[in-house]
Amino acid sequence: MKYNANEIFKHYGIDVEKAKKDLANTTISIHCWQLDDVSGFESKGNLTGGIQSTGDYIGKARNFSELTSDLDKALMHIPGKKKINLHAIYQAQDVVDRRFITPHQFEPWVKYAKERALGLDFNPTVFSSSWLKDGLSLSSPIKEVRDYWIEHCINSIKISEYFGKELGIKSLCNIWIPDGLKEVPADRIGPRKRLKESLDKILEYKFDKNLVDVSVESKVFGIGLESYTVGSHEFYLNYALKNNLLCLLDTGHFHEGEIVADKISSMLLFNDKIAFHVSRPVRWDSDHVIKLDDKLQDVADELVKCNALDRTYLALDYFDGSINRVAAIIIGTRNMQKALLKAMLTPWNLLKEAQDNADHTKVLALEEEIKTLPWQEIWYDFLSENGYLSEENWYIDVLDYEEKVLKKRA
Ligand code: RNT
Ligand code: ZN
Repeated sequence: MKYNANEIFKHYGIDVEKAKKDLANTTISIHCWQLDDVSGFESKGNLTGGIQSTGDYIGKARNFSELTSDLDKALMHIPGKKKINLHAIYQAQDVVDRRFITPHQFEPWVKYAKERALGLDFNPTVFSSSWLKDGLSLSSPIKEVRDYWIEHCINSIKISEYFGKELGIKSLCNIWIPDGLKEVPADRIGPRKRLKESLDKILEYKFDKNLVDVSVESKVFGIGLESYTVGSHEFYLNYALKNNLLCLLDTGHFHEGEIVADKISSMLLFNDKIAFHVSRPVRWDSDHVIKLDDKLQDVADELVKCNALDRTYLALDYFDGSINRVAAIIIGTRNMQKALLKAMLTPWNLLKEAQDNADHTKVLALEEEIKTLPWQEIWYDFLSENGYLSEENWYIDVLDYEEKVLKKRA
């Protein structure tokens, strides 16, 4: 007997129309920094802070107009609700020292976002700067250095507030700092104490909680900073909980073998909201383009089955300079959406029931059965109903853009 995909899902008690609607309403924050290898628009220096983008594929965006043109090409092929995630190094006019950034430098971004009904998120850029002294910023023993970055972070929160106000979409301001040491430290608590005090100073600025949420992002290690990271997971988990901030989980920032998806349920029980940087580490925090792999599916499954999408900021964070950067954005974002759709088309109730009945054979059987349900057909319906090109066709359009636009950037 032949069934169509909708009937098959109906048989499992899944409302396909609702799943498509839920997917269309899930906001993904797309990181602008994939388009230029995290270079930004300040006069160029090296990418520092223990992160690296490798590869020199043609056509890297060099300014606001090139970057937004590339972004438009990517957005053309990404369904659903979108935000753009910016960094302080993407000042779009009258560039100033990062310490002094104001909404003015980001007005063109607001105009861009308004015209396209996008939200905007923000990140202070605490790397690629001569103000990092001996690899340290907010945890530096030098007061002048800490003060510089405190001011930068406060001004960053103000820019997020401005985004929230102008666009009517709450903005996330995410703080990540690279502070760490190459060798095992003589003093572990000292830098952490200074980081705590710096964050307290930043929070003396009482931001408008209707316009902005602030998150803190932990990490295990960076290149050249292998032995100690001041802003570890334990540090930020505690700091965020105590200070009503969001704890942001970057899926590349945990030990290999650590299951990031497993953290979600615990976090949800103690926090109103959580935040994500979805990335793909290969042997280290390498920020590969996210694939539709088991780890991604695990994260999407947890968020859906915990009914947590409206409490989650979902941003992507990867940067690969070795392939077409526009394609990298489309591939990664669509993969996030496919994982979410697949999760939304899964009969969690049946699985939970079987688990609670200790019917573990049924859980296993069902899980394996579900893997081959025709969710791809629903994905194609979703694309065509919303006017987006199918998987094999967007790529042709991006290749055309590469020929006509990217290759001309010599
Ligand atoms: C670095 C963090 C951080 C950066 C971006 C550019 O390891 O993941 O989020 O990737 O802010
Ligand atoms: Zn990140």
